[in-house]
Amino acid sequence: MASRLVVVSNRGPFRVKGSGARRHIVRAAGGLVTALDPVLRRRGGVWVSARESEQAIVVDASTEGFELAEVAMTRKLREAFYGPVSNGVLWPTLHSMPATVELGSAPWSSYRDANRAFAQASLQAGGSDAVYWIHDYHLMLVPALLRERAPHARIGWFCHIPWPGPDLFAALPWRDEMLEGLLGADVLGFHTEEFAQQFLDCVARLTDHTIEGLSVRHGSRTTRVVVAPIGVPYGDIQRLAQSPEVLRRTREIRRLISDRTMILGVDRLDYTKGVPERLRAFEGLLRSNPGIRRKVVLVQVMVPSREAVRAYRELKDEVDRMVGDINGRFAITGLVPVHYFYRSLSKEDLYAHYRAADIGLVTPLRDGMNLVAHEYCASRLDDSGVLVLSEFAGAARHLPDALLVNPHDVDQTTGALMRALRMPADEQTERMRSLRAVVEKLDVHGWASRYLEQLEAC
Ligand code: ADQ
Repeated sequence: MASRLVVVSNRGPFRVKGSGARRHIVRAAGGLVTALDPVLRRRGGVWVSARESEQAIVVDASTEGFELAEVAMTRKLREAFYGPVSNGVLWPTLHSMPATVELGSAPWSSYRDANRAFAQASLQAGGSDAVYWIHDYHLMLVPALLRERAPHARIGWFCHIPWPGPDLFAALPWRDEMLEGLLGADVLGFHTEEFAQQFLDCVARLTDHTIEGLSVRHGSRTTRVVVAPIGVPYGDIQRLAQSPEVLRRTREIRRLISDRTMILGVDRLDYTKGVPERLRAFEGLLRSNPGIRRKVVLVQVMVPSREAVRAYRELKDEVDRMVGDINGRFAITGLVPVHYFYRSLSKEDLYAHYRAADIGLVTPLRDGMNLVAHEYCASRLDDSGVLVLSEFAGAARHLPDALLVNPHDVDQTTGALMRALRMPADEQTERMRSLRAVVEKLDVHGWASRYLEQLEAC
């Protein structure tokens, strides 16, 4: 009999909104949940994640296809581990953007305590011979904590975000504990060869362990490092993108946009996503090409995220100001250049936007993979459209037929937009066909199967 699959991540697939009589459960947004949800629905198992409200979330396993187990922590512990450590230090450091990091005041003991709580809840859910699949930078100590209590379990960890080079990583005061925590796993997964290699470089520089190819030998155990680029549920997207609701909404958006070329940005609010740089590039396009002002529109959709964190509130203020400024300067009665939504969209509405957009503009400053780039290509059923993509997204390693840009070089992005606007239909088709073939190959179910096969073989 196959062992029980236990997926462990900080955030689970649901969020609680409102309270009292208004309390209701909604699906969470974000890359990790978008990726894992269809996998667990298909395979079954249990999803362990932090409890975010007083009352537990209860789901019907027979309709969802998987069980839910929540990790109860005090609010104080949850906030300290999530805010100042995971988001304040680890997120920017692993994205090689350490400028905002305040190492000195980070309460590391809260990270340790929270990881212990996750390990404990995971063991309760899975027992000693489950297949444990732990996700992301919040839970780097969990593999070793599980290994202590379940020496024969199969334990995997996956890094959804980039892994930095040793110079940056070595600055973390808890670097040794983090590496030893991860090496409790049998398999460690990364989106790209670059991230996998940088992890191995950190192990080589900071430990005495032996590295053989992509494996780390430590004591009597070996941890394998695998490159496993994540994808999207390609088949589901094909069906959704031609559903009556998406087609109706796509026509509606196209009618509102009229004959203008629609450029689309879709992001979680985050400083790694390069939204201000993108707005500057679009502004450059309008400024230097007056003839184009009546012909293009940028639709920027941003899903609220980490609103309690100051840096994120400041970023939102900056984006609000920039959008106001561009619209103030370039709007003509009836024609507004930037349509900006600060909210989460339903799946149907999101895919209608992908289908309506002539150009997908995905320009993170640094990103593990970036599923928006995949989703845009997957939904271009007629092989039309141009993807402009940052070379610093993991996705760029796999999608060379996008127009690749350095998002810090605003003029270059403006130039790529100009090129996209002028691209002949046959070149669009040729590029989009090849992009779609890659996105299909990297389908999320294939990703999960390939990863879990390696883990189960341990
Ligand atoms: P994220 O940083 O969350 O994920 P990304 O991969 O782009 O980034 O995924 C975002 C997801 O949220 C997409 O599925 C998108 O459709 C959805 N989304 C964004 N805006 C939305 C909106 N307004 N309404 C509804 N849905 C919206 C992390 C890493 C990434 C990595 C993933 C998966 O940072 O690099 O690709 O995990 O490993």
